[in-house]
Amino acid sequence: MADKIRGPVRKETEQDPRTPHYDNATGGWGSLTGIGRILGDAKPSAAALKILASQNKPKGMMCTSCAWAKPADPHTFEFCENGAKATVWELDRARVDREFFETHRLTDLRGWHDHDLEKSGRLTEPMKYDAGSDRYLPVSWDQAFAEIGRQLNAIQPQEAVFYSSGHAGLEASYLYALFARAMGHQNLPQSSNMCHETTSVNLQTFIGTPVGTCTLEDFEHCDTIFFFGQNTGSNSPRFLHVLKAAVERGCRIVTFNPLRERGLIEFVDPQNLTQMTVGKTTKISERYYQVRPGGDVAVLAGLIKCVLASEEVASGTVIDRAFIDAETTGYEEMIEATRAFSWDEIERNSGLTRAMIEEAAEIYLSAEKAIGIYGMGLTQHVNGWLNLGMLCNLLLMRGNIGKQGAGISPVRGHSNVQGQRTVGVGEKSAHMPAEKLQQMFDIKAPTQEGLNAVRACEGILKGSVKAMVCLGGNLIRALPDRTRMEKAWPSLDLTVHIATKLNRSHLVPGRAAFLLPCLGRTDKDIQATGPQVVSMEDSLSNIYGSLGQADPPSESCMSELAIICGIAKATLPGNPKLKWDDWTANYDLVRDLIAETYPDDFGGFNERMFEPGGFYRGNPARNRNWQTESGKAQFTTPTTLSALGEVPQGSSVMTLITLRSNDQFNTTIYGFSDRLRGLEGSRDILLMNPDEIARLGLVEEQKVSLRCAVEDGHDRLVENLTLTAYDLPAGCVAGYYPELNPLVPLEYHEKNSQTPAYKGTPVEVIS
Ligand SMILES: Nc1nc2c(c(=O)[nH]1)N[C@H]1C(S)=C(S)[C@@H](COP(=O)(O)OP(=O)(O)OC[C@H]3O[C@@H](n4cnc5c(=O)[nH]c(N)nc54)[C@H](O)[C@@H]3O)O[C@H]1N2
Ligand SMILES: Nc1nc2c(c(=O)[nH]1)N[C@H]1C(S)=C(S)[C@@H](COP(=O)(O)OP(=O)(O)OC[C@H]3O[C@@H](n4cnc5c(=O)[nH]c(N)nc54)[C@H](O)[C@@H]3O)O[C@H]1N2
Ligand SMILES: [Mo]
Repeated sequence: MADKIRGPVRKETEQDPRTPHYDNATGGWGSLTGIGRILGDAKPSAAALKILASQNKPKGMMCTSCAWAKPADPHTFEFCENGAKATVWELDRARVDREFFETHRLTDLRGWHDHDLEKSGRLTEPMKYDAGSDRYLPVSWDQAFAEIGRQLNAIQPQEAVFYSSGHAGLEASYLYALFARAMGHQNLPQSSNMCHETTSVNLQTFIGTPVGTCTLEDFEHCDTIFFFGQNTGSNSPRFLHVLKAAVERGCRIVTFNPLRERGLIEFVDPQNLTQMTVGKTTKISERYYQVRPGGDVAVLAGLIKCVLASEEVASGTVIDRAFIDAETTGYEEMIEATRAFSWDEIERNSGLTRAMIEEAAEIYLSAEKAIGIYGMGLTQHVNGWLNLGMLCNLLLMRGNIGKQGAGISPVRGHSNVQGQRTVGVGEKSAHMPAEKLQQMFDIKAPTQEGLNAVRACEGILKGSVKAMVCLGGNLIRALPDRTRMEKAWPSLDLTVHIATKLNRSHLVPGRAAFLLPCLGRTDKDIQATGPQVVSMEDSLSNIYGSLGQADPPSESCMSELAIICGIAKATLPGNPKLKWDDWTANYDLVRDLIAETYPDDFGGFNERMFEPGGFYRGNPARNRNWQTESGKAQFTTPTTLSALGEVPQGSSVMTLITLRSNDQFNTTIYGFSDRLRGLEGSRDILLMNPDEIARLGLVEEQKVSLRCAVEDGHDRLVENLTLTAYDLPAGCVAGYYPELNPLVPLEYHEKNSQTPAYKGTPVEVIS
């Protein structure tokens, strides 16, 4: 259908003369063609278009792709290219059933590309690995639950780890977190540990909340938006509509990113037929600065110096002194340390000139209300804490947190990644209060802090972790240090994967290994009391119900919630207060438990499931209620000007950025077209500035290898990458996640949260 649509070919705009090869802006015809390609490719059922029509609307299905907010007054098509891809990918008619596994041994499947594994279709029945034949063989649900329960009881609770990728709804996630604690551990790592954990840990320290402070309404009032390291066009495209509307009413957007990412440059509105037919674009960023990876600390230091200089000239008019005095601590130390950095150092670390930073500062200073947005470009660095600290500093100086039209807004990844943490998925006791566990379930909560993703990996390498249960995700591909992790994985006593589609992690079984097929969010979830709704929380803390509409891929698929209850019941000793069967029969009961456990966030949960725009669970920092140690917002004193860790010296050492294309969702590779960057056909590429290619004596299109430059006794190498000239700052290279994950050392992570430094790994290029 959409395949037949062809858009007008336009000339490159004046604004973006350098971004290569691609003739259409973000959104617009290009994205409809992308959907068409996917619709053709993944053999969707007839339900696909119906589901898409209700996607992200009240009583519809909430997108399984990103976590961007769903507005109260949705567009006709309240989905983007990537949301449609995610839906259609899940509605796949192909099946990975017992015949598939009879045909393919795991050894053979390990030779397949990630794309081909998932494209083989939906998983249909529970399977257990048989080492003798090297195949997955069918097993009944009862037998699977009983054997998993036996295995979990054969180890100490602290030796089990329950991972979740941020897909599963609040109901299943709450019960998963409850199950872990009832068993006696809180080893509950989550995908956010590789993602926005930098946010959860550090924002809590700085402003007393683990999440962002903005609502959709703030974007209607802000005068400027400062964007750091978030690629809206690929990763949260519906947000582009909000940005476009902001620009159209005069909001000024300033972006810092080593790559010139198309969506932040210009946008064609796929909802607006006039724009589409005449090919008109909206310029998104008024200024776009190609900062060096890790250089944002220096940029922010420069901006803060400009604010201080301006205050000196017009004393009492630039900084918000009343706010600083009443609401914050640490201001004097912060400005003293920032003043001490020279412009020379700032220019060197940021890769930008003083004049550029002054130009950006002028925009910041012209605005009464400013929002700071960020993504993985700030969080996935060793000094990610300082990136966030400096951004908070800049905002706090002018009172830009806790007022309408202002705030700090991390853009989250998985559709329910933030919500899972809200309902107890996390390694700390604070995630699920002990007194509630005692009072509601007669459970004595574990006191020992649990393992996050990096700590769980260390446990696997040491042998202190013996069982991995994975509620979705693809850790073998998503984790750092793949070679080391993949080698250690088979020594686990038990691996359990609850999944919709086959991926690489399922092909690395522990001594006992189960692959359990679950319903996806698009599927109807019918239990004893009828159809069930699941719920999720978006990046801006709104909570929505989601109703699946498609027939499940097979009668043997179970819901995530039912699988968790099945395993829990088979594992835990009887406790009349743990009503796993009742909860499976009626998810309303689980929402009542969530509301009882977290009354401030979830009061009246069941009645509020379908409020247009979701229901907002509030944020204390938004009201200048700072739940920090001091009771005030905390300025951060900079100790260095770079977000990078210790970098080995040498002119051949480059900083590696790992990137996502718009044709993937994390480790799910839909295809090989990174259309918005004009890169087609292969993901085994290495991007480098043409001048750097010449400086290192290399030539375009040649094959190169990359070696990690951290010397710790482990050799980390990825071979056979095609060197591709690309507009990048000097001193860095870029390539794709997950292909380049073997290069990132497990130990190379953000200081306070252990978020892997996927955007700042030192490497050397070998020809
Ligand atoms: N289509 C699609 N959508 C997705 C995903 C997906 O894989 N595909 N993944 C989802 C998930 S889980 C997440 S967490 C989000 C991720 O969404 P983002 O936060 O956008 O993450 P990335 O695409 O990894 O990187 C973001 C940007 O950071 C820039 N960058 C790299 N290093 C630096 C730096 O040092 N400074 C600055 N300023 N910028 C830097 C990169 O050039 C890139 O444009 O997207 C979610 N949405
Ligand atoms: N080098 C590098 N590595 C990175 C990153 C990076 O930027 N660079 N980003 C990191 C980030 S931000 C993240 S969030 C992680 C992502 O890490 P994960 O969340 O672990 O990985 P995903 O690729 O999202 O997981 C995909 C799998 O989830 C399963 N799945 C899909 N839908 C469902 C569902 O509804 N239910 C269940 N149970 N299973 C489902 C399917 O089997 C699919 O194969 O990767 C991290 N790794
Ligand atoms: Mo993420």
